[in-house]
Formats: sequence, C-alpha cells, structure tokens
Amino acid sequence: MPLFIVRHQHAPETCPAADPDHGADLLNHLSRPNVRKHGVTMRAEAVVRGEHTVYLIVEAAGQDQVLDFMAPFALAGSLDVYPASTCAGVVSRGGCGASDAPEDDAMPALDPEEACQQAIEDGLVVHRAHPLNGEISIPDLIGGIVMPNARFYIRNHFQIPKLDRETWRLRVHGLVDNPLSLSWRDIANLPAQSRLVTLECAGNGRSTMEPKTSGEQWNLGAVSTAEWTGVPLLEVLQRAGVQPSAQHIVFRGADSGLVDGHSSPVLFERSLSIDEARFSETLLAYAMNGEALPLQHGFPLRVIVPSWYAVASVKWLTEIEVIDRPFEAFYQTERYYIDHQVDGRVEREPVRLQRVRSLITEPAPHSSVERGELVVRGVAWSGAAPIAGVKVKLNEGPWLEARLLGDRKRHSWQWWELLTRVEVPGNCVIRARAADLDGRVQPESPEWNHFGYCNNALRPVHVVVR
Ligand SMILES: Nc1nc2c(c(=O)[nH]1)N[C@H]1C(S)=C(S)[C@@H](COP(=O)(O)O)O[C@H]1N2
Ligand SMILES: [Mo]
Repeated sequence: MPLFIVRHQHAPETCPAADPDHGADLLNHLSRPNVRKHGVTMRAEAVVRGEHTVYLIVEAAGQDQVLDFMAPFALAGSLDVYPASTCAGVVSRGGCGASDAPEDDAMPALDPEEACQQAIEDGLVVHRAHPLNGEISIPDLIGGIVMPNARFYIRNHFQIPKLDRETWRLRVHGLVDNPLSLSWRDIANLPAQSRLVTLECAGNGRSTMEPKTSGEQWNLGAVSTAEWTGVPLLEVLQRAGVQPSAQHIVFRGADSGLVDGHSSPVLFERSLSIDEARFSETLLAYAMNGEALPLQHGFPLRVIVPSWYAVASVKWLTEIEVIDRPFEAFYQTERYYIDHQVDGRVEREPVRLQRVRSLITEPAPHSSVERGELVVRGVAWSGAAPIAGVKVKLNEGPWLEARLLGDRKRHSWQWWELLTRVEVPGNCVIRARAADLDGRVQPESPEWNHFGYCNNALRPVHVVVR
C-alpha cells in the first residue's frame, strides 16, 4: 500500500490538546479501530514537543483517502500530506529523484522495495538493493548446522521472479526420448530426498582481493547452509530418457536482464556435463529447512548442486535442456572462470567446486576478551572432500588442533571449536586454517583473479585481551 507522511500544525492559542474534550476526540479518531474503519494503516505518530506539530506515517490506497481520514485535523489547523517511500524503496529505485521502474508485464517480479525492506529487517547486510544482494554478518552465523531461511544470504543478478506455482511448469526437452512438462504436483509426487548443503557464492570474500576487482564487495557472509528437499535430478532425467548423444544439461531460470557487452537481455542459465549431473547428487529442490522455498531463493523450484559454488544452483528453474555440445552462455563462459598463467599461456578454469575454507565466528573481530580461557569457534567446508581438520594459531604461537563437532559432513560445513588460554594482555591475532581429506589446505593469501572469485585465504581475526 502506498505510504504517506502527514503533517498537521495548529496555532498555540487554539491547541486542541489543551481542551480535554477536543483532545480526547482527536485521540479517539486516531485509535486503531477507527483508523482501520477508514481503510488506513497507521505506521507511526509523534508530536514535535513545543511545536504544535504532529507527524503521522500512514499507508492508504491514495491521497484522497488520507485527506478524508484527516478531516478533523484539517479543521483544527493546517494539513499537509506527502506521498512517501521507505528508504529501501528509494535506494532500490536508484535515488530520491528516480521514479518507479516500469513493470515488466512478461514476468511478474517481487517488488524490489518490499524485498529489500524484508532483507534489512531480517538482519542481512545489503550490498545492493536492486537487484537484491545481501549477506549475513559473521557473528550472526552462530547457531546450529542450518541457517534460518530469513538469514540465508541472497545473491541475485536480476529482479526476483514471482512465479505462480499453479501455472508454473518445468519443461524437460532437447535430446530426450520423452519431452516432459511437469507441473508442481508432478514434481511433488516424485520420490523426494533431503540433503544438508552449504551454498557459497564464488564472490564470497571478494572485498579483500587486492587490487580491487569489480562485482559485489562481499565480506565473508555470502555463505550459508540449509536442508534442501526435492527430487534428485536423475529421477527426472530418467523419466525423460536421455539419448546417447547427450553431452550437457542446461538449467534455465525465469529471470533475465541486461549485462555488459550485450545489447539484448540474457537469461540466467547454467550447465553441467552429463557426468557432473550424474555424480554430483544434484537436487531439484522445492523446500528449504522444511518450508516452501522462499521467493528470493528460487520458488517454486531451484537446482542445488552440492559442493559447487552456488552459481550452479539455478533458482526459479523453468527449463532443463539436454544438448550434445558444450553450453555457451553469458554466465557459463563469460563469467565464473579464473584465468591462470601457465608457461606464458592462459589457462581458463571454470568455477566449480568450493575451495577449502574456514571462518571464525567467535570471538567477533575487534572484540575484547578476558584473560584466561578462550573459546574459538567457527565453520569449515570444502567442495572436494570432507574436512580433515582445522588448526588455530594465536599470534606467533604454534598451530593448535581444533575439535570437529558432530559427524564428518560431505556437502555441508562443519562446526569446530578450540578451548585454549590467553595470558598476555594486548592485541591478539587469531588464525584458523582448514584442510580437507584430499590434502587441500587454505592458503595464507588470496589468489588474485580478474573477477575476484574463490578467495579462500586465511582471514585473521583481531581481538584485544584484557
Ligand atoms: N536464476 C538464478 N539463479 C541463480 C542466481 C541468479 O541470479 N538467478 N544467482 C546464483 C548465484 S551467483 C548464487 S551465489 C546463488 C545464490 O543463492 P541464494 O540467493 O539462494 O543464496 O544462486 C545462484 N542461482
Ligand atoms: Mo554467486
């Protein structure tokens, strides 16, 4: 509902509040039931002390409705009604002077203002309001294995499609014997599985790449874990009957938009090779932590490719196409790769498995800690293999082995903790370093690359011992 700011002022000598009857009348007029009767919603009200001025923030269908509702105040003095917007609305439109973006009739989208406001209220650190991109602050990671849905980082390239589950279809076509058009119910009737999977954006940690690279300047919170429930991709492919000439599987989302270097809109689409599709335990997920997939995270159906950087996990999935050649599309070949210099040549490595990484969630950076016992906690994950161990180092001390909590996880992060002591007051630098069961270890410093992907370097936490 449109938002308005209302200002009423009156002369000091005719202050209605000084007259008990008139004051009570106006107060009753502002009562919630009466406000509702006028079809108005009151967000806030306050009187400027000593100024005979009241401000209201209200929602109403239109300005006339507000004026009608405020008639008793107009009689008592002046009345001004201003069309207003939330801060999230202004920022998502691109400034106070910018007008609403025209609605795209072809694809209904979630109101950017609403989506952004929600993310802020849920405690995400918003990097961009439209398209909406937000991460979790690291101390807020503290908790169980999974993140509550509202605090799961959000990474979008375009607007958020608002798909209707009743009319939505998943098309499966290309090199298949039986092209499919699956409804929501068809999907729900297929055998389901649940998996704990950590998603990490390939740009997570980009903000510490030097020199700076373009792209969202993520700190460390573009990573989260959820329990995803859905249909294994192989179930669907089996029903479609993949033909022998098939090489790659393309996943197409419902979102699209303009990108650098292209004059017409590009779709969000990604592919896996047949073998990657076969061995990756990929899910077509419709539930996240036991709830229907939230709109921001791909409602009604998204791909979850366990252990891969999350770009592979296409949201708002509407199409699966089976093809006999490598797939060339913007997000497959023009982004999400790292160029390596090898013997004077450039070798291009597509972004695939998550690199081994650990985060310290406790103590918080720049906090002060008491002398004596210190608990260092965090998470660690690696796409290639389960975590073998995490070592922690205080200042220039030895590397100490942290304790892994719970079972070894295959596709999700693992919590770890170390109980130790700090005796010397002053600055203390805490480092954590994870290794996986295939022998990969976190590097000391980031491996710089053009787009700032896959930064899994150690991230020291500085605290003060008191
Ligand atoms: N359709 C679609 N799928 C998408 C994206 C997108 O912009 N559109 N972003 C990808 C990227 S880069 C990431 S990191 C994850 C983020 O998923 P989340 O928002 O659920 O955390 O979705 C991936 N899938
Ligand atoms: Mo990402």
